[in-house]
Amino acid sequence: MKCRKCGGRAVLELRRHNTAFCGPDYLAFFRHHVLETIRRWRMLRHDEPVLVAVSGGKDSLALWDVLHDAGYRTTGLYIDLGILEYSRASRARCEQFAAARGLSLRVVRVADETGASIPGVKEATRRPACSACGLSKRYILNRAALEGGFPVVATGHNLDDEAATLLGSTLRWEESALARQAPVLEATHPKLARRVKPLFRTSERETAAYAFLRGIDYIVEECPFARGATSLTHKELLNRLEDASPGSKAMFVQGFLDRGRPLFQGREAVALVECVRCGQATTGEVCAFCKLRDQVTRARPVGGEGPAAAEPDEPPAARGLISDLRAASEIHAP
Ligand code: Q46
Ligand code: ZN
Repeated sequence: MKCRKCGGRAVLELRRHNTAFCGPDYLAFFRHHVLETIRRWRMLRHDEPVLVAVSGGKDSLALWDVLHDAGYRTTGLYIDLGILEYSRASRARCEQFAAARGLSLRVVRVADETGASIPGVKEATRRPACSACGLSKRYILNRAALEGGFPVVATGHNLDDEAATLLGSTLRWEESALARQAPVLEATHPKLARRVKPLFRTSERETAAYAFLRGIDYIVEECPFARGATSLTHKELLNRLEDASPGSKAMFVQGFLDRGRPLFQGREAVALVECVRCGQATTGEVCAFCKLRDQVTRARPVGGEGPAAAEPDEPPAARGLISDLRAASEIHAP
């Protein structure tokens, strides 16, 4: 297999692009693909600072790497969920990444914001961990952007994430979720930062290959709460489709953005106001995050330590590990 660019030995084949690249040409291809996405969707400007949400995984660190190399003024934000060893290891990856490049990394602990770590919030509220976690991450990310003077936040959602979310929302015909699914969410209120997903056109396998070839040390294990998540089933289904017909995921997502989303968009106009408690944008009087915090406070015994940080039932899922190793093993040493 030869590199389509230089004719040297290819290390990676990209079936959906009907091409193959050597290491250096793949890195250049990936960067170009991401920067072209940013340009075409008008995601970022070079004169504005961008807050990059990093989890320690391959996608967010690859994104930070590309943005920093391209000269964007980046600062990382790591949200410490307090999920035992997973959080300790993922935070360490982010800190190492930032230190090696002289980049600034901010850390916000969910426990400081809500009174408990994510396992504790789950226990106190009887709410699924991922629902409390998603709400907390969105809130903290937006507030950190506003407080830090960042007009825009970038997240590492990739094509596989977007296709799986779209499939889930379509199966349930969740009109509001379909209206909100976009690579750029403009700030529709002074208390909201713009949100962009520069990797939405690159697959998980492609970002894994980029991170591997760049020598980025990222956390391979998935969050223990991801185990059994429906979104993983959707990803598996989509992978089977992609195997049979390369390009299916991209077609699904791009087709939706071109022809599906406009049908849902107009129906979602909601009036946003400021939360009477914290001042962040919300649709009601008190925002969902403040309500969550109240629930945690109520569950905490007076003078107590708060809900125990329960261990997840299952050991960390190996699924991410397997898929990443498969991607890495597809990269042939030159
Ligand atoms: S939502 Fe759920 Fe993730 Fe939060 S609790 Fe873990 S799996 S980290 S993207
Ligand atoms: Zn609030």
